[in-house]
Amino acid sequence: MKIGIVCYPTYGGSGVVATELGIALSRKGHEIHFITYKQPVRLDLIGSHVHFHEVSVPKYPLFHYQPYELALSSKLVDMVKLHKIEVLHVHYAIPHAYAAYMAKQMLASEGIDIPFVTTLHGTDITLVGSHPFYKPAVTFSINASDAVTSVSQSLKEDTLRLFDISKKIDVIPNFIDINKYEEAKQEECQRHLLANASERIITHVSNFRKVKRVDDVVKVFYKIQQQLPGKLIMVGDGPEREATEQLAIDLGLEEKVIFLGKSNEVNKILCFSDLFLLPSETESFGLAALEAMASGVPVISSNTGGIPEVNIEGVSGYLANVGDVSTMAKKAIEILENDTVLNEFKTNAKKVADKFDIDAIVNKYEQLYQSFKK
Ligand code: GMT
Repeated sequence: MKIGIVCYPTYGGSGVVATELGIALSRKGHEIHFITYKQPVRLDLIGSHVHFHEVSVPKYPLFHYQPYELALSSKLVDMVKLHKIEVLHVHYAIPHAYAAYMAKQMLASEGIDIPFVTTLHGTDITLVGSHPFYKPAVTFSINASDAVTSVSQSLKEDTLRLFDISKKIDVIPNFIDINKYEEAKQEECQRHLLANASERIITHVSNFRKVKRVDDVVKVFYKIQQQLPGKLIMVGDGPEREATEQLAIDLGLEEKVIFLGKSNEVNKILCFSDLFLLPSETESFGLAALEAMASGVPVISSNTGGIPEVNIEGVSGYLANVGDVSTMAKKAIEILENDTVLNEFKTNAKKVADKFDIDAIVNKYEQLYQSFKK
């Protein structure tokens, strides 16, 4: 099929999921058209089945805000007509579902019927979408979608609780390409570059927004390193980075906390990690935790949103209430202080992650698109 994918191209789970999905679908012979304002970070345009179409919003002095959804919906109309796209799949409701609805209406006026699937990812529902400024438009565009999916059961429940939804929501969980993580394991892990043999390596990956509670990551590590030698590797960048670096300095951890910034080689860092921390305030799924588990890294996380559907208590790691850094540190030490226990958690984390392998999940999306075929 010819499938148009709309997503945020920057660092962030929804863009990663959309990109990996598009690549996987192209490998199965589908023709994929990414339509967004920048080339998605994980997209390398090799192979004739993947295309990227940039949405540009020309500046005009009258505009205080550039009308991105207008430009996007116009681009969708043009691309559907030019490439005979058969279905649009938009990731993150705001403003993508709204733009897809507008495109659908414009195309309908020309006798072209284009179904669109909206995948809800998280803050498009929990933090941003339910704000009164957006809520009517988000509710409308979810209900106007031809199909709606959410990345976890918890997010589905949040959507039904926060919005007046008449549409059926299918849960299709996020996924990972297990093979990619196995390849990274087989390459030589560069552990010695960051820590010595006696130290445990603890990792956090995020976009350093408030919702990720990166200060809690440092606070948990502070307690861990009082009991065990270790290093904390902080991967990513965002608004909270500076304050978090300062916190590490204030706690006397500047030699033990390494801020690596954004990286496209997260799997190479995970390959030598012993533990992953994800203490988020809210998290519809927690793709970063799943990526860690796929590398055989156990996870200490908060028990919020969809995380308990991914990180299984006492199996792939432990969960604690948001902000409970003492319990998180205690559980982390329980895993890290004993080699046998650590190895058991590593094996089990990998086993849990295997259940989210890409093949099974991509089939579900494929079936959804096929259901629109006349
Ligand atoms: O909502 C965000 O933080 C942005 C979004 C994204 O684009 O990265 O993240 C959400 O979608 C991811 C992919 O489905 C999920 O793994 C994240 O848990 C989710 N983030 C939150 O719910 C905070």
